[in-house]
Amino acid sequence: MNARLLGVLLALATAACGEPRHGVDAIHCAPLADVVGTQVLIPAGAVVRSQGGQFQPEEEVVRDGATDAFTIDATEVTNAQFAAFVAATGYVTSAERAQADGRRAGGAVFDRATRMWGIDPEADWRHPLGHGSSIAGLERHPVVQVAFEDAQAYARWSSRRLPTELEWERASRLDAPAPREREAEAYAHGGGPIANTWQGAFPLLDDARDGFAGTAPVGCFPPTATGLYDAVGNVWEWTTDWYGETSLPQSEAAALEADPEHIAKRVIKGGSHLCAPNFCARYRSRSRQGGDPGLGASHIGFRTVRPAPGP
Ligand SMILES: [Ca+2]
Ligand SMILES: [Ca+2]
Repeated sequence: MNARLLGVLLALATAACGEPRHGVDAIHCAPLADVVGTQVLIPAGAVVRSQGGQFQPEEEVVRDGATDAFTIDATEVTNAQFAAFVAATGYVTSAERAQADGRRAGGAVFDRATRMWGIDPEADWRHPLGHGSSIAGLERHPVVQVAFEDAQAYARWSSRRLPTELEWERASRLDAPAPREREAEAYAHGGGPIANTWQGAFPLLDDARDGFAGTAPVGCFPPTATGLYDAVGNVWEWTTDWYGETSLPQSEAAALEADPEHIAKRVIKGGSHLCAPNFCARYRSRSRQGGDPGLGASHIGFRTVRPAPGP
């Protein structure tokens, strides 16, 4: 195994893993509102990250900030939305191009038999769990197995772009600090799930009290006060920031200098359906991880933003 692949697998392991299971939508999910394709307006203002709960080392390296006003998708981009983009443009994702060229690419998928992450060369957005899988019946689920450039291509087509990390956090909680309780954005005060994460001892058991052991259709869980659905949980979401262990670099060169042992990564936000209390546990708006921008995964998707019109 080469060093780059090992690094990818270790990063994915940190981001947690699990066994997706679909087909429970009709029982557990009546989407709360018809919000796919809508945006919410986030006013200009501060992003507070130096106060509130901090639970992971990587959360100590970022600073407070501020953003201009912008609009952001109310939900993660769905398979149906991505399919419309592909139908309109003929776009071929990076994983599909590699497959066509005979190069080994694919995407990261958790293997149920081994309980380990692996790279499935047949994984792409149409086959989110690799060999033998499909998106039939998952039209309202978030698109996954999209590399960073694929997400960017969709955003450009829709005259939008991917959010910065600051924008993503401001959209999640405006200028409030992150809650001091680690579980507060994934579980109600009384303990019931309010986001699609993993309930149980990872990786042995996901009892799916939230109704889903795998991705959920978007909009099944209560939105944030700002109107974002599934910001925390369901799938991690790409942002444009480069990820660094010791700083917040804004260029690939700076990212490599800060973290030379690893590939340059982009920040992903919000945790996923694979984050469990005993592992990952990054089901918070404050959480951040690094994602290999060239590799799709079964638990990474995205949503888009656009600067708000002037007054
Ligand atoms: Ca779940
Ligand atoms: Ca999410």
